Amino acid sequence: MKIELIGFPMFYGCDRPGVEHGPDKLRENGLVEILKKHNEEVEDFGNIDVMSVDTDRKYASHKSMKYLDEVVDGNLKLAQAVEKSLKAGNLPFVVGGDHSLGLGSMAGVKAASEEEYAVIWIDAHADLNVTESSPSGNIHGMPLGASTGLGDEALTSLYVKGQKVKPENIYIIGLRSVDEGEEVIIREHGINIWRMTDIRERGMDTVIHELLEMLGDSGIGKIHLSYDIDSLDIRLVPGTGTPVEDGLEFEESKALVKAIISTGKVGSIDFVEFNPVIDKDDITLNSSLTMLEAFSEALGNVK
Ligand code: B3U
Ligand code: MN
Ligand code: MN
Repeated sequence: MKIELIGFPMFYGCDRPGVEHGPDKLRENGLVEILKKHNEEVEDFGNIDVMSVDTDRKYASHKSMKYLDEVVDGNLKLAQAVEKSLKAGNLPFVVGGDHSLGLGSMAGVKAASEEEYAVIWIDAHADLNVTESSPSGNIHGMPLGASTGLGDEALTSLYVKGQKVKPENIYIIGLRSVDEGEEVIIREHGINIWRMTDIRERGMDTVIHELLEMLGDSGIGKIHLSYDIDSLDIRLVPGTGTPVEDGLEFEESKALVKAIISTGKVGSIDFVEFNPVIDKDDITLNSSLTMLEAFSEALGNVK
């Protein structure tokens, strides 16, 4: 399967400039070569065209959601690109940019086929907020909520109307910073989660086993894998907007990603939240490259 690299150079979803340089910074440091090392067919689609707007316009389109129009516009274009990539039989590998891009990715997956799919969201945060529960108004904290049909119509109806994924087919791993409203959504909608405390108590091997067993039991044959680098421990990712303590170590994160990809069911991937402008001594650049190497190798091993 051909990997199609799609850059999404946007910071509007996190309201912290710098993350829009993530895709190009990773390309300059060998992203395409890393993917090609283990995979015969890799094509770089380039970057999605993101509108530019002054920061004093952040509340111009909505009173509490920042940059709503710009986030929606960019994600519509992304959804189109992801749908096209999937319909051509490719694996879209979307590199951010902030995690609002999950809106476009999941809409594209939904538009490409009727088949039900699972979403595996590796993240320190749940990204399940709706407008009222969000403490920040930042849309990168809302894509997973919107994908289940919760929240503002502008997000829930993006590209494809209604629910993009069933809550029982969502699996979040690495959680350690969850807002009150998100806790309610997790409980009420039966979203599957593994917090860092679960990983520390039972170990990553057990968590992987539990995840794969649940996925197997669900009978779902297709996975969208969304990887937020802030799932990694704070010392490994100083160059991400909202780093959180007590996160994943490389070995844990690599084992998790490899196990998920080796199911052979992953059809689309997001890799988000690397901000080169706030990075320290290229620590986050190198962490990102380390993880991308693991993604590449695992994809290359899928028969
Ligand atoms: N839950 C908070 C913080 C946050 C979400 N995603 C990131 N940070 N990266 C919010 O603003 O929704
Ligand atoms: Mn996230
Ligand atoms: Mn996060």
